[in-house]
Amino acid sequence: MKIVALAGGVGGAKLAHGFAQILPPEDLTVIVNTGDDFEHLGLTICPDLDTVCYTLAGLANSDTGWGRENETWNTISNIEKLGGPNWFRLGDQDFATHIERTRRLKEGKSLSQVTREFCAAWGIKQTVLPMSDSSVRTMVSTDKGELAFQEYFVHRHCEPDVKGFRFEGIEVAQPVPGARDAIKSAQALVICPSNPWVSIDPILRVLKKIDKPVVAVSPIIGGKTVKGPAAKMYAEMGIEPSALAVAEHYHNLLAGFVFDNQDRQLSDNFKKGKILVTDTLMHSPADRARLAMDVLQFVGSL
Ligand code: FO1
Repeated sequence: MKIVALAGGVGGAKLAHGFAQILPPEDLTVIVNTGDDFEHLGLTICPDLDTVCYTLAGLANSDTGWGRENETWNTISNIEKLGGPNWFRLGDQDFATHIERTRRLKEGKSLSQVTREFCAAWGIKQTVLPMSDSSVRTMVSTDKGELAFQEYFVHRHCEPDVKGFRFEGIEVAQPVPGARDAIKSAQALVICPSNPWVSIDPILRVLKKIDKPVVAVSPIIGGKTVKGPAAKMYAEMGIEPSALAVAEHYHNLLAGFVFDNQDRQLSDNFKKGKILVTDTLMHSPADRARLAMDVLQFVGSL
């Protein structure tokens, strides 16, 4: 069964890895958010793309979910000693990715082409596509003014109150070559348990119309996010954070929605599509594969 998964960072990468464990590689395409990308220390950093690739390649840091396993921090420590910016923790192995990506982009290659080359080098057989080859930059409107995404997320630890979002460059951004064909040949799109506001909305805005059944997995369980600020963002924008709020977020799009067992009661109030209630927490690679299998069976039943 061919699937297109839409993913942000850590949560998205985990479910994508679940699908990768159970589907033939040619049946999985992952379209990844690039709204979190930014220029830092003269380099193009693509955090979600790297998180998905490192996870699929078995190179991801298992504690943080982002960055590399067995990382060393000599470069950033020495940048810090020189008085340079150290708030965005880039490890030595990770630096190599950003340096080499930036060099290839400067040679005139597209982000999707560089990603394809990196995937081949890392032995990733699935297709990983950035959502767009042109720059989209998520800007967070807060009580402390408008902040670039990583400034809000990492530098300010998501502390400012969120009022809304703006995706700079989204109007002209087009899906990368291969994205529409992957969707055309897929049985369904799966929205991974990523942040609806800043990870999935930008991808949906770039893809525009989707003519396939869409299934979403809630990133909010029992009113809380497993990782990241999605629940905090809902609350600050006056919406009670819940799996139901996420389902409402994707309202017209959904053929089905996946609730966690903890939210079984809430699922009774979801009337806009089919429902799967299952264990959505992914503590281990086996959990990821189990959830992916549940979602595939659900897609098959639509
Ligand atoms: N997240 C942090 O909270 N602190 C960091 O210092 C940090 C560094 C970092 C370096 C490379 C990378 O690919 C990701 C990194 N992240 C860091 C995670 C990342 O900024 C966010 O998780 C995503 O943008 C949100 O999906």
